Amino acid sequence: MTPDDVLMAFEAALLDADRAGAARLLRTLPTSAGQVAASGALLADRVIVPALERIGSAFERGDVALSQVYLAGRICEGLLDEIAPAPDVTATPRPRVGVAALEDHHLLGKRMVLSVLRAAGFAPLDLGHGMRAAELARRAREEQLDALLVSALMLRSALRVKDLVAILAKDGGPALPVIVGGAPFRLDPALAGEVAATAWGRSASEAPRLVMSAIESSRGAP
Ligand code: B12
Repeated sequence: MTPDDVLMAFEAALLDADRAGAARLLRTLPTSAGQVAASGALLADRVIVPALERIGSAFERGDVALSQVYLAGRICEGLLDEIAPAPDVTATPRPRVGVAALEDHHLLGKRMVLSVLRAAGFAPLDLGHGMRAAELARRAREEQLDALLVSALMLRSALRVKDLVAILAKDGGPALPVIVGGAPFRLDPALAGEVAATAWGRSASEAPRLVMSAIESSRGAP
């Protein structure tokens, strides 16, 4: 099977709510398609995300039901947990990072960011979802984070990042980089600047690099 065949079969399994079939396809991928690496992050980027995006487009065209979108999302959440490698506890100490979905209940992006960070040797805190900017700022300070990663899938949620950054700037605490991602930022690459985020990422796999460079810049800042 080519990677494209696997993607199509994976999408069909999700639409049939066939969790076992979807899991089996992910396991066969590294051996059936040499160019696709076995890492969880790559599987997510090459198979899970494109399949969900295709299902999302089919939903927008009216070709699949909301219940199928929902079940596909739930199945992928579980699969991500299975394929994410355990953290490398021997790695050098990593910065304290937290991940949250701000005023948003779309959880898959946040989950992928957590998985990728764990795979890269971080021990990220899952700060949850649905909370407002002031609550998230308070939690970030309580946890003494070095960087905060925010996932937002709805434009309204993405715009709330501006409030979050303003609250963090006013509270007198140390500079805290806020790194964002999610569909609204991918659709409009200028949006991250408009909401005053430190950086933004198109894919969860960029999270470790973005965290390290944002922290380096904030420590170098006067
Ligand atoms: C699945 C889905 C749902 C599921 C969510 C299941 C779950 N447990 O998460 C359900 C059915 C519950 C749902 C509900 C709703 N949804 Co919805 N949903 C989607 C859909 C189809 C796919 C989203 C998804 O999971 N994609 C897969 C994930 C993995 O992708 P991702 O989050 O973008 O993450 C990738 C990158 O963006 C990046 N990333 C993400 N976050 C971060 C963070 C950082 C720091 C970094 C570096 C990277 C990064 O990494 C990932 C890739 O590696 C999208 C359509 C779309 N095209 O996006 C609509 C969509 C997001 N939903 C939408 C809406 C409106 C809703 C509802 C309001 C619908 C309703 N009327 O009830 C509710 C609201 C829920 C809420 N309060 O938050 C709209 C938002 C429109 C807008 N512009 O604001 C969309 C765009 C659909 C549309 N076109 O109308 N939804």
